[in-house]
Amino acid sequence: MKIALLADSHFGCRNDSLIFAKHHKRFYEDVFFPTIDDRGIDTIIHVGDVTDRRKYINYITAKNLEDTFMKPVNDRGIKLHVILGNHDCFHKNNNDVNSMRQLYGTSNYDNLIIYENDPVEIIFDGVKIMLCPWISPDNQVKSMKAIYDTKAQILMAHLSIEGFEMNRGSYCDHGYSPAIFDKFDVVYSGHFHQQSTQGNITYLGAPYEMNWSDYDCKRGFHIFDTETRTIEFIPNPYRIFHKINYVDHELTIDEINNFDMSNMEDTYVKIIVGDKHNPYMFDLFLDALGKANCADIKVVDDHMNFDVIVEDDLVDEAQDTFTIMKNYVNAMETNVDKALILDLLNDLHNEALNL
Ligand SMILES: [Mn+2]
Repeated sequence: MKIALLADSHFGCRNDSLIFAKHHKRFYEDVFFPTIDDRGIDTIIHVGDVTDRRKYINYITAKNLEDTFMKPVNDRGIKLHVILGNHDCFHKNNNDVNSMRQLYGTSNYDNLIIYENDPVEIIFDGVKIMLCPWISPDNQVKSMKAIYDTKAQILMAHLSIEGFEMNRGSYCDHGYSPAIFDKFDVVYSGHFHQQSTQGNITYLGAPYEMNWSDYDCKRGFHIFDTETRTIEFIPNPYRIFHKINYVDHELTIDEINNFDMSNMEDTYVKIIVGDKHNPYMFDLFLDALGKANCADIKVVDDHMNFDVIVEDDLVDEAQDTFTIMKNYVNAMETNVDKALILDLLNDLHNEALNL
């Protein structure tokens, strides 16, 4: 039996951005459901963070969640198992008020099962899997006992585990020790959006890019095979962030006129100008890009004609925020332990991203 594993869908992300909602839709319509139909998959496990905002849902986002995901699942008669993630829960100390129960707890979607608090053992095709929702202070003791007691060899959960990469280059310095989960053959978790594996633990990663630190990271979903107990990665080819390295003496006017802009619509574009001697050509390029209906175009116009400035002093806007901060701290002259400063910045940055 094959089961689709989906993690961190974050409906409503980026302040209920309609551009991001469109980007989500492309994934579900062109990648997720066609693959599921192709493979004849009738079971999905969502490992948490279905919705983005903890406190409320915007009506358009609620409609998008319904139209883009819940209804297509229900129309196909697919069994959907959802374990809550931290973003689905209103309170920080318990999971009792959550988006899934408020939106779908009384729905007539017979094939939907929401796991809100205690870990549960489910047998899929003879394979026992423990499903563990977000562990908050109120369900921690019970959850840990269930994890300790279970004979299941597979755990699917929404966990914060120490030492794993949260976003590219940013590692979790708190959370559970990975040793707690040693007993399992494999652990598949949501929560951190970056895909990664250490030992028996795999973070499945988000299906799409949501902020610049996701740029060029692997995005998509997985299919779990109960027979081999392995996962197959199905990549999402759609990107919402693009970087273009512009070096004009490497381009001809013909090349600019024929530059492939077809995948730029409704995406965020950074043009990194490495070399620009011909302003006319650059204008041509910007005009062409202007017609591509990008969501946003940012020109990062550095590293040229700056002979008098030390390169280290320049903020490389082509990078994501955390990398810029990290480079800044590393370039600082200070007696304070830089690791401490980086830890603090890391925490603040993650809090700002509301991870
Ligand atoms: Mn998440």
